[in-house]
Amino acid sequence: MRIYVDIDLDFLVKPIKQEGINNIRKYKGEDCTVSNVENFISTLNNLRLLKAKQKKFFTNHKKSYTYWWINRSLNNTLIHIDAHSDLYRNKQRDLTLLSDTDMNCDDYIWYAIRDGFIEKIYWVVPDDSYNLCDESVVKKFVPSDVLVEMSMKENQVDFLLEVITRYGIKKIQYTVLHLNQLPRFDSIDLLTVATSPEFYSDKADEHIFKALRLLGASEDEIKRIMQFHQEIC
Ligand SMILES: [Mn+2]
Repeated sequence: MRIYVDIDLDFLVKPIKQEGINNIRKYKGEDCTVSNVENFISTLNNLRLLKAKQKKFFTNHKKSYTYWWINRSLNNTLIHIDAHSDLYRNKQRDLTLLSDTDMNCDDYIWYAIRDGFIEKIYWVVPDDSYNLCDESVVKKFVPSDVLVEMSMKENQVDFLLEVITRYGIKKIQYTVLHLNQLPRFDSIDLLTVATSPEFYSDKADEHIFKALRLLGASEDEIKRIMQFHQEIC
């Protein structure tokens, strides 16, 4: 079993946007707030989440699925650090009904569960975002048809989901929490980082690129990603 860390840099930006259109910068020119990048990186370092054997950087978050697919490893644990759960759109228990041609940045984790790559998820939400003590808020995180159990403790929600995957019926442990509550992991096998420019103002970009650099992206990778951010403006 491997440990995958999957970061969406929209985690750093407020307000959190729930809607984005692929390859369109809908929030161009809007004012926004960006969390302190150095603090974010040092927290990740303290949690030993950045010493990954492999690191991949890109724009569209659904690309994480591709790297999990290339690894071919099954039943892995995902630490998903993102303003969004990326478990949207699907409402059904039977994931084998999902159509590959529909996969997007908002639902690729369902596909990874369907294909057996992921069986345990920690969704790390930004501080001052979703109220994890409010039952009406957290109930919306998971479609009712897949929910088996839910328990809330202080600022943390534990779900047990049941879905039909390519390997049969499977139970998925799904925990939603804040970064400072994350358990310690011995070693990280793969770090994937998406920039998701469709979900924040271009005014946040300089901070996003600083984060990319501190996370270990090469100048070539940064250049390629910057070019995409400019092309969709
Ligand atoms: Mn994402």
